[in-house]
Amino acid sequence: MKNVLTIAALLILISALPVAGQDPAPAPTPAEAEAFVAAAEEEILQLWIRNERAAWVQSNFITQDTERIASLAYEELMARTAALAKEATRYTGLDLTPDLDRKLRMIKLSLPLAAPADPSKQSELAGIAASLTSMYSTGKYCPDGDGECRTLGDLSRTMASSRDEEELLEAWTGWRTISPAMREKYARFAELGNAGARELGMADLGAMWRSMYDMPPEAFAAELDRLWEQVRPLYEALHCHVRAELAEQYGSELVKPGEPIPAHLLGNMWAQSWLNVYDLVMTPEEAGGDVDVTRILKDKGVTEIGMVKYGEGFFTSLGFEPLPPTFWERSLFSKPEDREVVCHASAWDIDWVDDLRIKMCIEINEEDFTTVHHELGHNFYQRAYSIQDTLYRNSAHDGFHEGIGDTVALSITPDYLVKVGLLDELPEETGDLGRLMRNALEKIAFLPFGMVVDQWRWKLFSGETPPERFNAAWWELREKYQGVKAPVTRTEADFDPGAKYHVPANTPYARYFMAQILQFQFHRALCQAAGYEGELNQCSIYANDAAGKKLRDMLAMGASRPWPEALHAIAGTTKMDGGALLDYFAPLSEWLEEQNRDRTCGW
Ligand code: X8Z
Ligand code: ZN
Repeated sequence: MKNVLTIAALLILISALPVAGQDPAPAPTPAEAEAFVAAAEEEILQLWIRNERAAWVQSNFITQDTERIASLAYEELMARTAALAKEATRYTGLDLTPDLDRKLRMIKLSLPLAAPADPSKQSELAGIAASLTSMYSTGKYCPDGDGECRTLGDLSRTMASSRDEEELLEAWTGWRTISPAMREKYARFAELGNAGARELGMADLGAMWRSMYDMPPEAFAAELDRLWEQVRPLYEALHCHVRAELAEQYGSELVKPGEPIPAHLLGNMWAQSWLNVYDLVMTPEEAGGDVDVTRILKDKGVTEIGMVKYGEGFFTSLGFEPLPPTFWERSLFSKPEDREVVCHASAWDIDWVDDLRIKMCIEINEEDFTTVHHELGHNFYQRAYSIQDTLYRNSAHDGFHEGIGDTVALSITPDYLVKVGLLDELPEETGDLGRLMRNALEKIAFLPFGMVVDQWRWKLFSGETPPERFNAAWWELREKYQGVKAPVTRTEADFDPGAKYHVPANTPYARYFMAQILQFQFHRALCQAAGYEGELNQCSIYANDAAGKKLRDMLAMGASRPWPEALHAIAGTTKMDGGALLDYFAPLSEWLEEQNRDRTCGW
């Protein structure tokens, strides 16, 4: 018997020996797979940290040198990640634990960009990526002659506050002078990014992005469509009302009934939040008294750091540890006068443990107060999942990451403002309708924009949109989903998508759409955990232990389980669903229906 075994073992050994013209590598073992993943996690973590440091310095001090340093770090990160992802395929098909299997799959999806194997293409791709970000962040509108240039911040203030159509149009077109120079670069970027994604077995870069959701890429696209259809009627009702009120303000020659709204009249550079036209769409009487958070912050003399302290206070009231002292030392809270920075708000965890920071050019207003909570949501999530293995140090899916701070911000109710002393007493009239309208102008108005950005990129990456239709395709989607149109004729000499941060910065965008849906699901579940029984839009989970625990437990899971399990842990369901959002806005829906009764809606 012993001999038989030995002979059998010998035969197996011989069959595994290299034969000329065949793959010489013996089939790997599960133990080797485990060792590979452990080493890959160790290496990836070091690369991530190095890349974060370089990116942090670039974003806080944009020069040719920091751009180059950041580009080199990203090049190395991309190249090694792609190499590891290819190596990981050696272990597919082995009988592995679910964890190992998951991690092997996650390596290739750990970045929103994959480098082709050719080193010259790697460096070209990383160089384009870094330069596009710098172009956006240092972009300025410099009208001929007077030598004065206006930044995005300057132009955004005009978009928010001006009611002069010509002024708005100038700010709108002015900002879009920064992006035509990106067009060629972006076309090449797509080519190289696609090549990298294909080497990893994906159809194109868009398919790679859609593969990050524990389901087939086609199923993910269908999920988004399903969710959009759920909330579309509410968007169309809001659109209908806002268009009618804008026509009152600007005349129906400019704002035509039955047609898309000109995109420069909605108070925001991309018409993605309409909060700044609140005063045009609801009177104080209709609002029933209102709490003006911007006014409060200014009257109380709350500083930029003070706003962040309020945000931190909310999270600590839910049982999270305070932010570390280094957060306060290393973050950027205000726009510096003496150098170029990336002002677009972001949250960082440089060492992937607790070197937390935000980087934001805070202005004292309601919108930025919400954004501060949004960014801190990222930071508290990051620290919560730092207990996980490297590849699991991420959110359940990227929509979760974007939705946590917003969930907390939904609890900034008048009641909460009184509790923290920002409001001296509750107003006699609750002003709920006003507050709901403001939230709708921010969140419901956003929904179709949250669809547009990646629908555009997906079509571009798949080749459905050729370069000679880049801009036309953008405006088709803006009209279709948002019902807004360019205020002046646009041509293929323009590159309007490049004037939106996430396109040059290569940040996937469907995450923000999902976050808008998820935050209401989270809010409803946490309010239930808190034992709250009233109207969803009046609930605040501030200082509630049960809600805090539920949230903390879910955050600590990181990406260790497929996202439906994380959703189940917090909301008791495995499906994303727009029902909670519709529930939250129900009183406003009813009001809008009344307002729109004799109007023709749609476009
Ligand atoms: O980019 C952001 C955050 C940083 S993750 C400020 N947001 C999107 C945007 O500004 O376009 C938040 C809402 C949508
Ligand atoms: Zn975010």
